[in-house]
Formats: sequence, structure tokens, C-alpha cells
Amino acid sequence: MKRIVSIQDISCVGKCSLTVALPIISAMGVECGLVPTAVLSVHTAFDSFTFDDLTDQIEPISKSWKDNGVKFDAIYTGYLGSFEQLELVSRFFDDHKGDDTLIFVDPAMADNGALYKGFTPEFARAMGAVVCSKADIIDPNITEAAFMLGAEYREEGSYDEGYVRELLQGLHGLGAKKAVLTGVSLKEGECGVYGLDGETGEYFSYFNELVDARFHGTGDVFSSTAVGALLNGLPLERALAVAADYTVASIKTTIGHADHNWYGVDFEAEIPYLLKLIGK
Ligand code: PXL
Repeated sequence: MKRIVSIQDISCVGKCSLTVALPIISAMGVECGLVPTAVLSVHTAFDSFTFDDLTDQIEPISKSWKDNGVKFDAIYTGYLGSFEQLELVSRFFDDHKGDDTLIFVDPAMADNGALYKGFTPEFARAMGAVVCSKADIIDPNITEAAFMLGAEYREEGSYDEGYVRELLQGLHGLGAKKAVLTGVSLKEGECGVYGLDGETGEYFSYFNELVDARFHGTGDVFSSTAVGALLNGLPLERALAVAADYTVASIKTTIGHADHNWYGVDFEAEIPYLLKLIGK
């Protein structure tokens, strides 16, 4: 069985980060190990939350895995909370990357033109320079890409394909082999992903109808699914399409649930659909 390690926080309630990655990756038939970087009662979009930093656990866990000969087919990082964590994660890549280990980085730290609580533009630049630079694949949204590059942020409807390609070139320039922008809209009523394979110089894209609703954690649903699909042997473009279709289905189902939460999507209800998408 393939094995992923996901490095990000546990928001105990909130449907994001590890409480999304674990069930989705497991459902896809891939083992999901984890390095919890912090424990929060709820994610930071809530008005108040507890936050217990687990930075001091990263190196001992890493060393224990080395001692025990534990190896990973992919390292998947999400929300990281401090400059020190960026450095430790970068070192983790060096210590655990084998010849065939995929490094997938979702620099989860911003959306809709704004950084999440507690982050600064300097932190975003460091996420780009220290962590994304070592990745095989990164999948920021447009806000995250703009902050990492110190580029102008443009809203939906006020950018064109040239802007998207410029951001992608910038992201590849950070060192990431392949860069994928999420939440890209080039035509009214459409939303999707637009990527650059830095090794071949080719662009690719995949669009769905735009669902006019925003929930936290959808980026984590997307990234977890994309990594899971890649480890199921799907090529990158197909893995991204599966991740996009499943995320959209989860959002639509959530809206259809009269008692739905504001803070996350009901991705659990669409797991049978996800398995069908990957032929399981
Ligand atoms: O990826 C979303 C996310 C993950 N983890 C924490 C968050 C958020 C979004 O706000 O606050 C702690």
C-alpha cells in the first residue's frame, strides 16, 4: 500500500487540514501518516480558538521514523503556523525524500485577497522561498500566489490568462517543478485550475461551472484528493480534474443540506462519488 505523510494542523472541529486529509486519503486506499503541527479547538476563521503549538514534535517524530525505517511515497504539507515550522518542514523534505517521493505543497494561508489571521506578507514570501521551492507540485490559490510572489492581487473578473500565466511562471521560478493555481475564473460562470509543467513548459487547465458559495477547507479537500489520486496512479491533469469534480460535488451537496455548517463542506457524503471517479 502506498503511504503519504501529511504535515499540517489538527483543527479539532472545522473540517479542514488533517480532519479532511486523513479520511479522504484513507478512503482512496492510501495510508495516511501525519505530523500534527498544532492542535486548535476550531480553525482560525472562528471568532475564538485554542492553539497548542507542536513545533517541538516535528524533529523527534522525523527522527523516530528514520530510526524505524519508515518511508513515504509522498509528503503533503498544508497549513503551517510559523517561520520555524517552515524551516523544519524544509529539513523534513531533505531527510525523507527518496528518489520517488512526491513533494506536494498546499501553501494554505490566504483566500479572497486576504491572509488568514496571524500571517504576514513576510511569512508568505518565506513559504514560497523555503517550502514551495523544494516541491514537485504546489497548488496555491490566486491570493496565496500573489502574496508569495509579492505580486498584485487581482479579483475574479479583473484578470486574464496573461495574469494567470505570469503568476505560474513566478511560482515555477521559486523552484517548484509544477505549479497549479486553484480558483481560477477566466469566463463568467466558470471556475477551475490552471497549471504549468515547468519541466515541459506546457500549460494545462480544467474548468467546472462556478458554484456561488464559499466554504473553508475546500482547498484542503482539493489538495488531499489530488495527492490521493496521484498515488492511485492517475496522471497529474486527471488527478486535478478528479479533485475539482469531487470538491464541486461536495460544495453542491453541502448547500443542499438544510442544516449545513458555515465552516466546512460535507465531503463525507460524496466519498462514494470520489471512489467512482478513481475507478474503485
Ligand atoms: O486550510 C484551511 C485552514 C487550515 N488550518 C487552519 C486554518 C485554516 C483556514 O482558516 O485556520 C488552522
